[in-house]
Amino acid sequence: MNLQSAALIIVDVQNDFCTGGQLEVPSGEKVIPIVNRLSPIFPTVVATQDWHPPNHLSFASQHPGIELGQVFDLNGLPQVAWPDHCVEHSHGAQFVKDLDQSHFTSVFKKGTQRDVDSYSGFFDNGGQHSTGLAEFLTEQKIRQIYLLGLATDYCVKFTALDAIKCGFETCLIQDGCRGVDLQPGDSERAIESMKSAGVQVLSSQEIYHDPSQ
Ligand code: VGL
Ligand code: ZN
Repeated sequence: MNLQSAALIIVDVQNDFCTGGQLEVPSGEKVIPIVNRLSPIFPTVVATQDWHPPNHLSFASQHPGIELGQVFDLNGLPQVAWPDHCVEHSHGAQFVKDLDQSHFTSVFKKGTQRDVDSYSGFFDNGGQHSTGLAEFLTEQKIRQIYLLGLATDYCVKFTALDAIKCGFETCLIQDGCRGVDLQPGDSERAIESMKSAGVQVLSSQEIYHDPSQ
């Protein structure tokens, strides 16, 4: 496999999305060995980091009467009410300790503006504000994107859909992702919607086969 014009995008492998975190993704930390195995073989490695101000309006705590997991209207966009998570500079917002960051080319923070959420690593949920990721990848002459991380049904999904919209050939590394599954089946449905949009779905073994296994 020629990965010369490919980038690995590692979505939100942060403490709050792993076991014991504020917005725990079941078995979230299981993606770490896969990420660590793949990072060294990509010439460009980008990590995204969910990074919210303490009063971010995706937090249920900002909306008395709205319950966790409830969908409400936030400035005209449907918004899930989340627990406080990935508050800028907090422990929960840090990358997980066991994640090998030594191959990271660049980190893009998202969700930094109080009044709009940003699941995608490219644009906020309103599609108004770019994180700079698309421009960066274009500058690096990237044509293919390989995507993995947390969570399948939110940030991975919307990053993949925006990658397609931006014209990148986009592959999801399915065993390198885990989902929140607020509703049972959300992750499976997310994978179907990525496939319908043109995302190729593959397993980490198809990219890198460890001869010792
Ligand atoms: C995420 C919900 C809220 C994610 C981030 O990384 O998938 N999900 N913020
Ligand atoms: Zn968030």
